[in-house]
Amino acid sequence: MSRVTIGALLATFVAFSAHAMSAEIDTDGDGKATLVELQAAFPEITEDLFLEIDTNADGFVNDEEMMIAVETEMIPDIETDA
Ligand SMILES: [Ca+2]
Ligand SMILES: [Ca+2]
Repeated sequence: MSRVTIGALLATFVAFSAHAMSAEIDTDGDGKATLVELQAAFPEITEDLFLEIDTNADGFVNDEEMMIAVETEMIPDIETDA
């Protein structure tokens, strides 16, 4: 395997892991998920659960909050489940 190939693989990995937010969820592409966007992907998510995920209470779930939610299994792991 050449250095170029390894570099490309690493770049792909870094890009992948830097974006917890899935385009499947963030349908309007603003980088944040609203309750409506989350419910479209996961109908079982309630408003109460959304408030738990939205730890800074700004009304949106960002990349960091999404990662924490996946790690704590508040929502399914969208990346490995796809
Ligand atoms: Ca959005
Ligand atoms: Ca938030």
